[in-house]
Amino acid sequence: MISSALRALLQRVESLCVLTGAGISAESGVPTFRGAEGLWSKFKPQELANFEAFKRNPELIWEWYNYRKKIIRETGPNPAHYALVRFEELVTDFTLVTQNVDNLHFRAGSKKVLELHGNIERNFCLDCRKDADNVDVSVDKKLPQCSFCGGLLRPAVVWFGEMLPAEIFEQAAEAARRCQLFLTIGTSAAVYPAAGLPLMALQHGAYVVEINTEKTDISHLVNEILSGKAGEILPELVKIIEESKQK
Ligand code: BV8
Ligand code: ZN
Repeated sequence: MISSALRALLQRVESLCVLTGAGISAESGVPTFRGAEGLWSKFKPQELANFEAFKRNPELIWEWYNYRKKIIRETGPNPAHYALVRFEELVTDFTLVTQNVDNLHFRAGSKKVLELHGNIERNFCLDCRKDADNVDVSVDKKLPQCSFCGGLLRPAVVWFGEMLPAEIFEQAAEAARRCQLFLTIGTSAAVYPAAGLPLMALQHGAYVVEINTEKTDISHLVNEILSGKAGEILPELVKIIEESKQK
């Protein structure tokens, strides 16, 4: 149930920042990390999304990423992603920050996306660091090699213990500090420094709204909780903004 305060804010909002997590892609059929059906639930994300695991067993990690790429390629954006494309068109100062690496915001048509944790469709070489276009490990487990130096390629995603792209994170933090309204969507808010963004927004006086099917680590801190699916709630919020523009 959207409060009258949020309704009024949506009708006049000029600066809006959004943080998305795996939950926004759940309705596209992309498994989340920590949900019951979670990605390879026998492993913890930290056991797979880290460099030591990759050095120890690059075949397994490449198999995990190619498994995820296959799922992502067989699906597409859902109404939640498309609603954020409308926000970008309707709100003057709109910033979309994502922890997701699934490329679905771009595929939905979002122009500017701050990808804090990289993108599963990009790779780079461990030796010469050159970017590599998308490669899939073939079934005979041959590991993808750099076409320049023969080095081993890795996915261009941020693993646990690795730094986030500084410039991108700084832009996200600036948007969190200046926005009037901050939406945290489909994230368990368990991974830092991304999960610090809604807290920064709160500290700077933004109205922070959590959109999630469950409670999270920051539910007790936000101004308002919209319980439910992002694909159902976000189009409702877009409608409120659209109606206010027609007046
Ligand atoms: C860093 C990319 C500085 C790869 C990911 C010890 C040593 C080193 C670091 C740490 C440490 N202890 C803590 C840390 C910091 C660590 C961290 O935060 N750990 C946590 C687990 C405590 N962070 C880091 O390491 C970061 N780097 O700190 O660098 C540094 C450097 C060197 C030394 C020290 C410090 C890097 C973090 C980035 C890790 N990479 N992914 C890949 O994707 O393969 S993290 C991974 O988790 C994804 O990016 C994901 O986005 C992110 C968060 O998960 P969520 O998106 O929230 O997904 P989740 O499944 O958890 O939740 C889904 C939510 O959706 C649920 O709430 C569910 O209810 C909801 N939902 C489901 N369906 C719907 C829905 N909501 C709405 N609608 C629906 N339909
Ligand atoms: Zn190379």
